[in-house]
Amino acid sequence: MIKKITILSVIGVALIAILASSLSNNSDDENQETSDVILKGDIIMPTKVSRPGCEVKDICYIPSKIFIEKGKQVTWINEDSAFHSVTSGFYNEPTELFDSGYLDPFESFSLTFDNEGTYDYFCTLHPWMKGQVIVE
Ligand SMILES: [Cu+2]
Repeated sequence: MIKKITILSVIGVALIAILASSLSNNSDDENQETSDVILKGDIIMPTKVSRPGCEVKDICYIPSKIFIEKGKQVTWINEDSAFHSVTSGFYNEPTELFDSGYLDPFESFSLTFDNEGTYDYFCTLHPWMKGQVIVE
């Protein structure tokens, strides 16, 4: 588990390094490139979801439901200023299929889905945060 978090942290640091270099290379480009990089993930954890309320409109993960083909990879990006996780199952019933561990702000987590099915996931820190990956 600690190893997994370390690897994810390295990915996060790499992402920040990429962001920083794109910032300096395009400083007269009105930072357009930067927002492209930030939004590169398939699913975003937006700001302010660490407080209840996002579940009303089902926008704790955006999109909260994603349809993908078998064998494809999904990337989540934490765009909030708080920690979040992507953990399989439900808050009261984790399935232990996958767990990102705590994702730092702007850290990402990627997963490839090789089998068809509906994969529910949630955030271990914020029980109201729920999402679904549907593999067809
Ligand atoms: Cu969360």
